[in-house]
Parts: sequence; C-alpha cells; structure tokens
Amino acid sequence: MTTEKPIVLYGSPMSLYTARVRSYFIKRGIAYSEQPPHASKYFHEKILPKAGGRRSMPTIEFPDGTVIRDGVAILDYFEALNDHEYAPRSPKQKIVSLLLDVIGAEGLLRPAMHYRWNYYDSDHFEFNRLHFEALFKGHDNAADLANERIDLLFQNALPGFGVVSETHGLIERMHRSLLEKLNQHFSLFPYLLGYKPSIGDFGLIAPFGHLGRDPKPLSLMLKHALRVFRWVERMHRPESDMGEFVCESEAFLEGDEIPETLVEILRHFAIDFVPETEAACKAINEWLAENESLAPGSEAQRAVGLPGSFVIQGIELRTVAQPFRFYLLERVIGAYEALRDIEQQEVLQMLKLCDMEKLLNYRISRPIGRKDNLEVWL
Ligand SMILES: N[C@@H](CCC(=O)N[C@@H](CS)C(=O)NCC(=O)O)C(=O)O
Repeated sequence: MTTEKPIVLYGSPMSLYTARVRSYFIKRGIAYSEQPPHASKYFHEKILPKAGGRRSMPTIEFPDGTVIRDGVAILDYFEALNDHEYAPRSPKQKIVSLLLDVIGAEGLLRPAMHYRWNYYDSDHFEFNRLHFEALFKGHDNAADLANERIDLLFQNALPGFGVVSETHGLIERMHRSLLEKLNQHFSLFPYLLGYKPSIGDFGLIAPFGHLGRDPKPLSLMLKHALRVFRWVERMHRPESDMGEFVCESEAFLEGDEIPETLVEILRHFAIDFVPETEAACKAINEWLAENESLAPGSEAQRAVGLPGSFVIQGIELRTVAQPFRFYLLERVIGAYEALRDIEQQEVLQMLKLCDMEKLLNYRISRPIGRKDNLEVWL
C-alpha cells in the first residue's frame, strides 16, 4: 500500500474538460482525488494564484504544491514523462490522433451543450442542479450561486456555441449521425486507432463527459449506439476492457492504418469543424490586426473578436472565435510539417479523403504559448 498523497484533480463529474484528464489518469494508473474547484477557501487562496488567476476545470495540484491548469498541459506533462505512450508514431495515425484531440475537445461543444440544457425536464433539472450546487459546496447560498451560473450559461455559452432554436434540429441530426458512425467503428475496434487509446481518444472522451452521461444523450447512446456506450465505459477503466474483440497486442493498428470507419467519422466531423474553423480563423486574425499593440505575454482569452459566421445545410451559425482551437491545431500542422515529403503526401491524401485538407491552411497570425499556467500571445 502506498502512503503517498494522491494528486488533487480539481474538476467535476459533469465537466467536459475534466473527463479528458480523469480518463487519462485512470488509464495511466495515476492516483488522484477529485474535488470541486469553486468550493473551498483553500482553492481560492492557494491554487488560483498558481493557476494564473484563471479558474478552470481541470486544474491539478501535486502533493508538493505544484499546480498545472488546463487539461492539455496536464496530459503534455505526463506524456513527456512517459515517452509519449499514447501518441502514435506513424505519420497518418499521428496526425489523426492530434486532429481528433482538437475536434473532440473543441469541436463538439454544440451537441454537448444542447443536450445538457435543452432537455430541461424534471430529470435533467435535478441532474444539473445537483452537479452545479456541488461546485459551491460549503457556501451558505450554494443554490443561488448555482442558479447564477446556470443563468450565465443560458445567456452566453449556449448562443456563443451556436445553440439557438434555429439550430436545434441540425445539432440533433448531426449527433445521431455521429453516434451511428462511431458505433460502426467501435463495433470493429475498441479504440479510435486500434487496441489502445490514443491522445485522440482522450480528446474525444471530453464531450462525452456530457454526451456519455447526461440523461438524454445517455439514453440515445443506450438505444442507438451500444458500442459507443462501451467505448465510454472502456475509457474509464484501468484495464483495456476489450473482451469482445480478438486482440493479439494492446497496440495501435499496424501499417499506419486508418480504418474506413474512422475516415467516415472524420468526414462527418469535417461538415461543421472545417467551416467553423475557417470562420474563427478569419475573426481572430481580424481581431489580431486591430490589436497589434498587445504586449507579448498577454493572456489569450477564451474568445476574442466578433463571432464567426458559417452555413451548414442551409442554416447559418454564428459562434465565438476561440484562440485555443488554433493552439491545438498548430500541433497538427507542426507535426505535418515535420514529416518527410513522401509522408506528407500520404497524409495529405488521407486528409483529402476526409474533407479535412483545408485545416492545414487555417493559421492565426500570432502564435500562442504558455506562461504561468495561462495561454498567452507570444
Ligand atoms: N482548455 C481548458 C478548458 C477548461 C475549461 O474551460 N473548463 C470549463 C468547464 S468544463 C471551466 O472551468 N470553465 C470556467 C468555470 O467553470 O469556472 C482545458 O482543456 O482544460
């Protein structure tokens, strides 16, 4: 038995981004204890200043007091210690894994928010109330604080991510189609790239922090996509949990294979991820041009400039432009540029097949780095 104190994971059972780190910790066998971030005086006095003053879930604290804020930075830290165990080495799989990390964690906010907040019947209400009040555990007015945050979500987050009455039908059609495609894939393979989870799996599990456990989307998954339900379950188990598959070794698929079923998933993601990224890139670059005097090291806010506008199946969407998407997309582009010519050609061919090749061109005009646990303009 170990006596070492576990890492504290400040997060919530309902939080999208906490799901990525929780799943990673479970798979890596890293001991952690999960606690709500907003609740304690300790968090505000000791953790927040070390987290750049930005309160976001997940944030972790090591027993020696070191703090890392942001799920991506947390995975980066542990992956660097472990020879990047979950990063495929072969060209196409490497790019797809990084791409699914961006799409999963940044590109599925619309269905994640829609299903959480637009099925506000009594079951969902109780579900959301319970989780939001827990965030303010210990406060006398936890219920009021929870309600205030819920109101803010309705005012800002939902419309900001393009969840408005005109888009509900589109969001639901797209999600049902995604479940179908994921279900086909997870009928053949236990993880996205074969027989072990990749960074892409950890990115994609993030929105399933909502879509894999909130009452309405959970019921959809149980009814229409049992194999996806199993993948969500598998991603939360320390062992590989793939008894329904024949597997000789817990490894990524051989020969840099990207299975047909995964190409279909990527083609589905391209429908809104590509035009939304193009619109956000334009909006951020316009904002950067207007804010040239921004000092190096200034915090890159979650959203900047005007919302980007794009059209999907005849429906116009307007969504906030988030620099963080491009912080992650740069990793895809950087990994692509580091490949040999012949490998780049293979990857480009695959991206074309997935309708995703344009993503390599969407670069914001000022790079983003990290300083003192914040994303900053370099
Ligand atoms: N890029 C961050 C995003 C984290 C994030 O935005 N988390 C949300 C909740 S899932 C949050 O904490 N928002 C502020 C708050 O709830 O106070 C990550 O990957 O960790």
